[in-house]
Amino acid sequence: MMTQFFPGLQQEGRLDPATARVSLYHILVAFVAFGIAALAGVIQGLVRAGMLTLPSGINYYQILTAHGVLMGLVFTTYFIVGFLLSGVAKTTGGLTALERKLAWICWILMTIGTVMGTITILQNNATVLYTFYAPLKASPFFYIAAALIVVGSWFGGYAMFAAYARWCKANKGQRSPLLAFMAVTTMALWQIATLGVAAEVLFQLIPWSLGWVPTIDVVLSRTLFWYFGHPLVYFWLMPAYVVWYVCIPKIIGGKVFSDTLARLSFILFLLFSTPVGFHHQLMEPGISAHWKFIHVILTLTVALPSMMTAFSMFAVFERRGRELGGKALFGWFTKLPWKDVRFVAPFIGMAAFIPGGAGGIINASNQLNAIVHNTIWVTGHFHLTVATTVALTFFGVSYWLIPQLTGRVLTPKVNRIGMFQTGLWTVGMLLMSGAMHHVGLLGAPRRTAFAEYGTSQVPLEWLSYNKIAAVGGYLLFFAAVLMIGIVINLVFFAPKGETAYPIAETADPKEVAPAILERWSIWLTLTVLLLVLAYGYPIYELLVNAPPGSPPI
Ligand code: HAS
Ligand code: CU
Repeated sequence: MMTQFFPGLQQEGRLDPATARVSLYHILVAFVAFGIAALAGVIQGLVRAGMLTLPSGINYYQILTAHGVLMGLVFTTYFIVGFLLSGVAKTTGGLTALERKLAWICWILMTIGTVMGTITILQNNATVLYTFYAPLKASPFFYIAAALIVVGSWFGGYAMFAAYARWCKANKGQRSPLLAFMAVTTMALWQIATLGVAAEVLFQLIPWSLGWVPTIDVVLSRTLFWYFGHPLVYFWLMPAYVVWYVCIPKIIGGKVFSDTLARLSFILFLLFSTPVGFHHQLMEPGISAHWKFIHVILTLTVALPSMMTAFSMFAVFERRGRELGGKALFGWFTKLPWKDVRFVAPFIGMAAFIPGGAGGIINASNQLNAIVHNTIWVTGHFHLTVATTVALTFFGVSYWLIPQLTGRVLTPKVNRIGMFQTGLWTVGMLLMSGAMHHVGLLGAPRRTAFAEYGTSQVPLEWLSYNKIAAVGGYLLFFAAVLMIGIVINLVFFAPKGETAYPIAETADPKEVAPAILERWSIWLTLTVLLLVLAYGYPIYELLVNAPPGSPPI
């Protein structure tokens, strides 16, 4: 039996095989979706740069929809549920049979939904992009598929809530394990956020696509979508933060900076992630400027917990670096484990979030949004945030989570391949996202295929940037293929052995987070109050002043 080659991680034993299996199955579907989505990604980059013509019968927007749905919705949701389930199980003493059953219901419903959704997209019956709001219309099967994925993921949340409640009952008066607390907050946010898209799908999109009603209220559909669409991005980000707060300190041999700060930042995410959706609708008529202003203020508030996270990660790194003998102002930086992919991949994710987050603040500022909205700058923004920050963190997790679940170990060789993969992904993203940001500022729209626009010189200027983006896309595709190879290695071929689940202790062993941070009644009530404040009146206004419905497109 091989033991892992990284020093500093104590052996903490495997999850029981039944729990490991349900978690692993989620991660596996995540990577299948990731592979198909990566192929769609490189194709659309090439088409946009005029370097590839699609065969008749396949269209650019169909490929774009496949990429967005499989990458943005399917890969992320499966990975998040699989990872958080394993973490909750690890910190609450394993899952009970009932909790595992809930997790399997999640997997089954989501998988039926994913297969159904993918087929409708491949048939060109759901070319509505990953944001799928009206007036673009899909086959009812696509909306039913989306509903199955959402409802399925709720069951994943129920499994975690049940495990958390069981732990709290058995350990009255104690603070819950940090990882479980964070997972529960993330899944609670997800329950609240998905209510918006569930309402849109059930009451608007399905009746409309079945032909029961002839027209649809587009502003309402977009509003309900973005009520969900913004917290969706925090549903991606928060699991990455779980890794940063709880796992990364252990991987580098350090400690959690502050348990209280970590919990507080997650409570702030719960409160402020949802009442901000209008920052996606700033350029839209039908919503008054006052309400947009309130959402912008709340958006700037939700940047706060990210700043807190940045602060505490720097502190973790500096403390550990100094412990290892780092001197002077920045000597600690060189002491970090720069050859360990489980640290380096998420670290680059963090670094990317500095410009990614700054871009977000730009987007959220009303006047600047007028410049960037609907340009490919926005696409650049989310390839930095979700496709770099979150994706690199999830890759970093895969290097230890998959072998922990399969009873194998990461070998130094696969670690080296992983480092190369990380580099390739980083360079690919720098080229692609950098070119997108730049050409977006020159006015290039997002969500358009290659277009010459007559004889105008302007698109020719854009074209060279689109070509740079396509080269980035090539690199990303190769990096994706490598990642899938690594996953296959870790599932089937890596040597048998024990891989630890990295969970760090708090720097101050006497620190006990204030009990109020776990008073869910307070936080959930405040969350609902904020939602009513931010959305109650504007939605009422949209309903009473409803414009004539739009025909489908
Ligand atoms: Fe965003 C559009 C505003 C964060 C994803 N965003 C999008 C879309 C996506 C997305 C997918 O206000 C497109 C949706 C569509 O298809 O139309 N975004 C923000 C703001 C933030 C933000 C204010 N976005 C994210 C995250 C995402 C994401 C996170 C995914 C995971 N976004 C917008 C707006 C739009 C938008 C507008 C609409 C644009 C339009 O007009 O259509 C904030 O949450 C950002 C706060 C973050 C920070 C950074 C903190 C830094 C950290 C790193 C520390 C680093 C360390 C490493 C420790 C303030 C935590 C040390 C490093 C060394 C180098 C030493
Ligand atoms: Cu947003």
